[in-house]
Amino acid sequence: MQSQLPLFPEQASNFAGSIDGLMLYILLTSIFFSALITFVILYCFVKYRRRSKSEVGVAQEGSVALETTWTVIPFLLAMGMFGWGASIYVDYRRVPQDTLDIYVIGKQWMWKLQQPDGRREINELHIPVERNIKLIMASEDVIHDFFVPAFRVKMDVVPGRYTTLWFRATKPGRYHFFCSQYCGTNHALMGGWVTVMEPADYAAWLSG
Ligand SMILES: [Cu+2]
Repeated sequence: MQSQLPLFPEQASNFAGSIDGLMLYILLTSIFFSALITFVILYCFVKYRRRSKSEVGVAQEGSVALETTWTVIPFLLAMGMFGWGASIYVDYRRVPQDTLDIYVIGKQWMWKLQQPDGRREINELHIPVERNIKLIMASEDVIHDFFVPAFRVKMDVVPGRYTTLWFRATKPGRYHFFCSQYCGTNHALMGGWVTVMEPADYAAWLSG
């Protein structure tokens, strides 16, 4: 389920492509400007070094064109990050109407998951592929967090209130999920597997 060089987990939900794209855009922009600024600093160190004891600095007048360029370009790049991120976030937080609703309870240190028909599982979740899934989650004790790296979704699971999370799995397979809010001694063991199945297999599993 993992690529040879696991920099990124597998992409297996509707959110994975756009989140990875945004991540890559932010990463490449940051690398480009870090390298550029470092290079310019080193270049200016050498080029404008003091060559003799008597050398006097020359007053700089500034440049409107230069100021405008290095204000407008970073502004547009940063607004691109904001706009792209906001549009993904709105999609991520606005749950569609036609979801299959799964109830999730987190407790020290296990996950209890319940299908719409009442069928229950522990640390295992079976869902059909290409179907909008909504998790309705709560905690019995401390704060936990439901995280499926391959789906690029995570949400805190909190005592005393419900939180929700939606996604659409796009590839059948088995995907690891984790508790990603430190919750005590066995936090590291608090996880399980999401099994994404073809609709017919899911129906057979439900009735089996
Ligand atoms: Cu936990």
